[in-house]
Amino acid sequence: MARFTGALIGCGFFAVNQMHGWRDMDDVEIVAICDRDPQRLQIVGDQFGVVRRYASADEMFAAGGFDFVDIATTVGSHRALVELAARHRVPAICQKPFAPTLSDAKAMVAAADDTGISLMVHENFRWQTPILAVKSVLDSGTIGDPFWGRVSFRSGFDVFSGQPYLAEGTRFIIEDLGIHALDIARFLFGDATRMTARTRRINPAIKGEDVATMLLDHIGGLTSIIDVSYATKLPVEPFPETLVEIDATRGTLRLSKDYRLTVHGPGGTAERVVAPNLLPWASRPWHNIQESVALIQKHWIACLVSGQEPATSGRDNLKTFALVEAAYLSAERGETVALADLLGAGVER
Ligand code: NAD
Ligand code: 89V
Repeated sequence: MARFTGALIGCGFFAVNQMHGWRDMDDVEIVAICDRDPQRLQIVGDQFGVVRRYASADEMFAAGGFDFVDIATTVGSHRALVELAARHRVPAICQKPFAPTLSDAKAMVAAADDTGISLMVHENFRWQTPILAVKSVLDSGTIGDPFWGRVSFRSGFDVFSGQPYLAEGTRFIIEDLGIHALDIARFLFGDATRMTARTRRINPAIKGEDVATMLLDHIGGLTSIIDVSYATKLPVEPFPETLVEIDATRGTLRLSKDYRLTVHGPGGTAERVVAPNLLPWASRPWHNIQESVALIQKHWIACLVSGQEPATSGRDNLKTFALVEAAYLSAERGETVALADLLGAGVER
């Protein structure tokens, strides 16, 4: 008998990874799934042998019988579904982007706080094996105190074939992909105080921006550049690798293509490969992301057991989401935006 039972809402493109991750965990069973699209409900229900299937989240919650809910729908439904979970006092995981706007995100955190449920944003990029390796080098102190950093994701991958909705929104790369890079920047370099951003749309077939360059001032004085592009045609396509550069007081770190990590410090230079594991159900080049799904899910269950707040809790994610809002504001106005103006009182900075 599984120790934790879960329900999943949204049986689309990415949810299949989440279902695989849950199936791999001995102490978890997904006992109910929900999708308003009957075809997706059947495909995922049959693939993972889930008997309880719902077209309506309201009906699924009314029937109950699960310890947590995993919300894997697209952003437009996140607030209503998190608030529904809160009303039913069911701990919830919500996919990124957390919400359409920062004020929606704040309301979702408030709803969770009011009813005392745990709320985690499925912000999985910081759980990627190469990013965890970078963090562990920083924490070891080998290269000293970082004063400059870069988190870079430049690709020409056709992301629209799997996720066609990404071509339709007036916001694209910062909201969808930059949000991961910004969260990695917070994870590695700490919270930011100011944002300066520039955006471009190169692909004429989409509505939103597909190139963004962001300059962040972090608490403590570190400066970082976060650059993301889906318009970059390289000789070898790097999707979905995030590259990292760090200059610090005693050395440097470079996470380069093919998961090569080079650390240079007073003791010399060391290079190793920090490639993600290829899980049995995973497929290249997605395996890096797929492994991080399994790792964040394990973290969620560990937090349910211990009662600890997840690393990417709703509250924590407000600060990543504020960077997204700040980037759009900065690019629109051509000005630097102070994060304190967006986060306001009540969010610890
Ligand atoms: P998708 O459109 O393929 O799937 C979403 C599914 O949710 C659809 O089947 C749709 O019918 C269903 N749905 C929507 N609203 C619903 C509602 N109110 N009730 C029941 N079902 C509903 O989308 P996707 O590509 O799987 O993306 C889903 C989410 O995952 C997005 O927020 C996306 O940004 C995120 N995502 C995250 C990662 C990651 O690495 N963390 C990767 C890809 C996608
Ligand atoms: O995170 C996402 O939603 C995806 C991908 C990893 C491809 O960027 O769009």
